[in-house]
Amino acid sequence: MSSHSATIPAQPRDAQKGSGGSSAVWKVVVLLLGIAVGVLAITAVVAVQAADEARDEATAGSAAPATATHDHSSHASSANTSAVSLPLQSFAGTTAPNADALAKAHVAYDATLPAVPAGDLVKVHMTLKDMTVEIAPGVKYSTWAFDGHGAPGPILHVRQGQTVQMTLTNGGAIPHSIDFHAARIAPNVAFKDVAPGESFTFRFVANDPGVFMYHCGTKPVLAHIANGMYGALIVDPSTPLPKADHEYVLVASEWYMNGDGIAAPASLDMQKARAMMPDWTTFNGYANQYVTHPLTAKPGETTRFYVVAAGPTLDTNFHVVGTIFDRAWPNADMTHFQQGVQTVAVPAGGGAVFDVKIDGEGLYPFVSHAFAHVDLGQVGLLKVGNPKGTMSH
Ligand SMILES: [Cu+2]
Repeated sequence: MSSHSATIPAQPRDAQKGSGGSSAVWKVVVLLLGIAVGVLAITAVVAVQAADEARDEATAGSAAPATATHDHSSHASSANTSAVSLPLQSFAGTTAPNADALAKAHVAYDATLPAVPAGDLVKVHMTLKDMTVEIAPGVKYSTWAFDGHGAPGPILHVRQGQTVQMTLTNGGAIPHSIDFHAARIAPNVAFKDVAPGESFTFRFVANDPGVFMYHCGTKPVLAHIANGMYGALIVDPSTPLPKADHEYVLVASEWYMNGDGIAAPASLDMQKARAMMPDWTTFNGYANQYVTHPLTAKPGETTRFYVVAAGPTLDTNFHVVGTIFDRAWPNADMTHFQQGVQTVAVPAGGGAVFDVKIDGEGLYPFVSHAFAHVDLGQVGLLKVGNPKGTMSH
């Protein structure tokens, strides 16, 4: 641009000196040339700006996949991208080569319903921790974990009328919170964000019996739940349910990954979370763990399942293969139950209770009967007695 400005105006001066013609004509020529120079200069500036923008876009485009794949220090990095661009890459079913050995070595999440603590006041203290957990054989994921246990967080069990005193200590890198579905309380007060390094305590009375989800309620909630911030709180009714011989808690959830999690831990792929395209779906945070390590009962015993669908988005259609629910409390409404039903939907953010009394020895799969969930790992076995052989589920 500067070279144009310097040379073009020089031509009229030379011409003017050599010709001795009408100065008015040359003034017009000079004026027109001046305008031409201005137009050229503006065109050049626009062209340079356009080139800069194109380069910036190209740089951002090439950097985005690298960030999504390799930057595990910033878990929410993709959460700020609102658009979903298809196709999305699935890592469904991709496990480490020694998957069978790893699955056997995995210590299954203890699904046993813990006892109700004594007294009127139940104190719960969870210290949130950013940690890597295994969600399928050899598949690692960087979670935000309530109480440093991975996902789900601790199973809590209280009796109707007890007061829960919850203390959340944030040992993570960003603000978090805890939202109890069992509480009737102002969420802006009780479920507020807790800054890293800080603690917050609130109380509520568990007046409503049920099977309740708890979860982090910090925005974007989709990202916080998808990163493992959920758990179950069971509130026993003051009039107890019929006696059961075994009580198991299953928290169903799905995982959305930005890599296969084998060479390096995966983090959340927010686009896949928005598109509801999970890589894995699980009971208690690990794909197929109760297939390798079945839950157990003896013939003739009643087994009770407390099921929470944590999502973050997908429902769980609970079904036990080879039997029928003797009792089902949909939505965990403990005032009445259904009898002889086959499959009951547990909505994301909801819970339910199921009783099965199985007389015959065998391996009875419990599943979400939306069978894509089974394919992605949301299946386990109830082993009744000591059956011989295995089965294909
Ligand atoms: Cu959170």
